Amino acid sequence: MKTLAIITLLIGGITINAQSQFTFPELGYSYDALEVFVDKTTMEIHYTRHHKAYFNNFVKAADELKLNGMAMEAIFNQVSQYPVTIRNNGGGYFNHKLFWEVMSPAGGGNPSPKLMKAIKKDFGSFEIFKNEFEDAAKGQFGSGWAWLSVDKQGNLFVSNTPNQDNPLMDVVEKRGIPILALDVWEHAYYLHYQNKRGDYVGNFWKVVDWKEVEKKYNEANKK
Ligand code: MN3
Repeated sequence: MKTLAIITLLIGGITINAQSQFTFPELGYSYDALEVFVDKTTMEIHYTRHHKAYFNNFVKAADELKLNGMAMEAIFNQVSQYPVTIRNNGGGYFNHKLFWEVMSPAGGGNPSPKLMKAIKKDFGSFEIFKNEFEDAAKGQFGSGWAWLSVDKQGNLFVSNTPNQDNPLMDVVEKRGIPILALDVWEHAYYLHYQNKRGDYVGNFWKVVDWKEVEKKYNEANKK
């Protein structure tokens, strides 16, 4: 049975661990679908190699620590108590899944009235929010992520985190439920943008799926 636990089955692009509830998510679009933001080669390598490696390493570590059955949120809530591989690879698994979900070839434009109202309430305007988010993305020294999250009071806030940390983890300063994510590791943009992280960050808005972000906003407010 021990061997079975680490055997993964490839079914239609989705990897299912034999004894795990953790699944490698299917991409909701083709590798070239977001080219207005990110090129096909980067997208393919990012998803099939980087994200997949985080997933495989996380599942292996989670299996050894018998974390199966636990929700990612619960794991992150006490991530400081686990070996650092859970923080790095669990974060890498979860963060990329969220990142893929909040982008769409049909994305861009403005949030729906409900989310727009919340953004205006907490940031002043959509433009101010976008500037703050871009500053967080550009200002993250080295590798990391920029986030839009919902805090315990239901307010929106922008933050950034190093490496594969995220706002759900008990190791970050400002905690909340992330509803929008932007990967600013060089592996996410270097082939096309080289050192121009600012251009990559600016193009992100062309693919943001605001319907999905609002769905996550509503779910976060129910918790
Ligand atoms: Mn990445």
